[in-house]
Amino acid sequence: MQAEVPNARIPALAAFLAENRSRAHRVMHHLIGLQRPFLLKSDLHDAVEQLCRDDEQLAETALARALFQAQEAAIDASWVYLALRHRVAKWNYLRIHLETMDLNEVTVSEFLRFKEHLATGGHDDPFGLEIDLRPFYREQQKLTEEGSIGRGVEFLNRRLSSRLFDELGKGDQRLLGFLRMHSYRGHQLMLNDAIGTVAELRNALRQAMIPLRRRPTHTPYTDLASELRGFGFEPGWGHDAARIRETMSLLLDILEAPSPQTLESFLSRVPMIFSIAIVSPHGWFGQSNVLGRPDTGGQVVYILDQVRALEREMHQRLAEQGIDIEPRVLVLSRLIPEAEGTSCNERLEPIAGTRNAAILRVPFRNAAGEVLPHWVSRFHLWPYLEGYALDAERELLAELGGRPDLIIGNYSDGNLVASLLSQRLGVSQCNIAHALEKTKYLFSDLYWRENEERYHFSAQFTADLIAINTADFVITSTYQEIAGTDDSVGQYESYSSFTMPGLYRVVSGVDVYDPKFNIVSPGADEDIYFPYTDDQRRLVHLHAEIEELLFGGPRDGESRGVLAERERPLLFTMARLDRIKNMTGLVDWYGRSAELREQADLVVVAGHVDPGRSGDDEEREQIETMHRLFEQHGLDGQVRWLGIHLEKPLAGELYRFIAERRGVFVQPALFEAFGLTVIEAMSCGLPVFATRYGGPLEIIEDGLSGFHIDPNHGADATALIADFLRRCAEDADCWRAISEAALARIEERYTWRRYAERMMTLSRVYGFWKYVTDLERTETARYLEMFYGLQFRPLARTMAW
Ligand code: UDP
Ligand code: LCN
Repeated sequence: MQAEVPNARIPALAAFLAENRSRAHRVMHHLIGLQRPFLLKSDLHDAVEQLCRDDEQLAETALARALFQAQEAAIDASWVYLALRHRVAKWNYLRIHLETMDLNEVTVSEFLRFKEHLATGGHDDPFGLEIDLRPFYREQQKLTEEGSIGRGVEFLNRRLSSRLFDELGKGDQRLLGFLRMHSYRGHQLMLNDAIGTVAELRNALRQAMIPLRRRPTHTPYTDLASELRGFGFEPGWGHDAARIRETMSLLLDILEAPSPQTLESFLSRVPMIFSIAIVSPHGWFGQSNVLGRPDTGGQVVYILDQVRALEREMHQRLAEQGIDIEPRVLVLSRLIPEAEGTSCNERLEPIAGTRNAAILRVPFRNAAGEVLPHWVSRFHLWPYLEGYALDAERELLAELGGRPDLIIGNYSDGNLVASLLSQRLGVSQCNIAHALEKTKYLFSDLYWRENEERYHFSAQFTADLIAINTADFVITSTYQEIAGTDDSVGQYESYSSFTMPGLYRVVSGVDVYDPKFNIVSPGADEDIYFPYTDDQRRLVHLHAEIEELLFGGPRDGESRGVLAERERPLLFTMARLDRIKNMTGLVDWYGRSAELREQADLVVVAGHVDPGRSGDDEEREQIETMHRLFEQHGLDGQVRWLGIHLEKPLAGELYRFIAERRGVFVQPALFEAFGLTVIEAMSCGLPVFATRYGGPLEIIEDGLSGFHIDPNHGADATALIADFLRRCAEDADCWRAISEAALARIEERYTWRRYAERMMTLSRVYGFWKYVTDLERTETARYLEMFYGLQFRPLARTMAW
């Protein structure tokens, strides 16, 4: 995003450069000497620290401070361009001439053009396609404080209530229209035609309250229905006299003087959500035998838990409002005929632990219209999605007997399909990213061409931009997913400006100050991940199997390494065998750390041991690397690598089994969007050492409820773990303190109960917002449709399919 807020560092820097040319030259020549056109934050940081060793006062100068604030530098023979991020999501771009040390501020577009020129060697291209959504934001209300980012619904409630106040006063009928539009299968809810104006509504509410006050609290709605209907009220106000009174008083308060709290409480009761479609096409979406396969991890766990929690919440809310309707939740995923022993070839699969929820699978079709039989990686599915959306729409409507009331997209592919569906059906859309790939791979945008064949980021980032901007609201698991930290750029923030040379440059793609962003963190299934101390519930019958898994002999093609001793504490890690998960990194650090090897053994549950069993390029590479590390460090007696996919109850008991033996869980990812394994382990009371890049930074309070490790400094990580284990060996309280704090942290922040309550309230508030502001969105929708037609479609269609 372009500079809006003055950055006090810039005039100070200009003055410093003018007055200290030779000192500045020395610094700049050091940067040039690194001989790289692009320097990242960490490179700049290291460079300045090195310079400060010879020139101690340098650290106090405006130049050093600016370089510390820079996220990126782009350098050629004459210029250094810097991207400064002086506050969360507030950027300034400037350039310094290497001879004269003149400084000018440049626009984001100029900065991106300079990067394009450096990356491709091409000429500056002022007429290259620019994507700029800023003009569409002009009318919108935006947050101003970085501390408010991710709390969009609170902001919206405040805005909505004051707007309602103004507009109701001017005789606005929209609230009335909104209350009248609710119906279920032809049955009117909330209000009927007897009430035609706001004054009549107020009057009817007052009238209805008189007999309601006289009735005993628990008088059921059925006994009150005909009387209420006479006043103009249909079902939906409450299941008994007390609840109806409360709902009506809330509305009377709103008509009198709306406050954010009453508005939220009232809206959260309105029966608006009877069915939800959750879109998640990629990977293997099933209830067993899928986790740990390529592209199949936390998202599947998240959605299945989410479905259970949402269904329970929907059911409860409808029952409280006196509406006897079974809510429906459908997960739209992909039907894979070659199902490899999973249920992914079944069209409809009921979801365990729910009353009425199911997975609805719809196949992909190739260019000739034939059903695609095999699994496809999430990086190669772009050409299939449009046809999929149309087929899915048909099946969804047939299955639900009408439109869903909310569509939730998941990950880039699901969010794009959710955008297509919600536009066509006129339904509210919620996005959940799970992980945005852009920040995971270095220079994934700038050098997109080099990665195109393998990853197709061009289509993915285009899809992301479209989906983020069409969504009515976005749910994230953490703050940093949206807006990063003081030092790091948020995943969503990284879409605010970037360039894919030769394709298009984005000067304003996403604004993290948009009130559509809301942090609603997931939990871990409490029936599966409960504390190791909860003896009554422990799955003792699985212990023999776990002993065999951990300490047994070789398993045919499924394991490598046999632990020589049984008594030592265990380091445990479990993830898909993706490069980013850095399982091989952890094994390498462990292999190199004599002190850690002395303290504990390592158990790795990841991927396959036999590369012949893997159908994924990245996974095969990791398998080969893992074997090489076993050889290189002689790990066969100390590391147990299990190439199996654990079912959840077994995984849950395994965390507890390891906790009981005073072990720890390690999550060493190079980057982790959220990290469900982290909260699972913590929910079992197992202390966690997890990457400081991504979600775990926020989940864990370092040194209190677990520890942060830096995957770029493996030796420090192993020293930290070894030191912890040494202290725990001397003093058992040391381990217990972390374990207890981890449990407390989960209870406070990461539960599905809280999630479902928030999600249901958000969907109502944003639904209301959409209803009262719908007109303002047409321009954006049209712009995005053009972007879809002119960019996404050709990109997707030129892929092999
Ligand atoms: N998981 C599992 N068995 C395995 C591998 C993974 O049950 O063999 C589960 C793990 O417990 C967690 C999910 O898969 O629930 C992985 O989620 P996470 O957020 O850690 O990573 P993702 O795979 O989504 O990147
Ligand atoms: C996908 C990921 O990569 C993880 O970081 C998340 O925890 C998971 O989805 C659930 O949102």
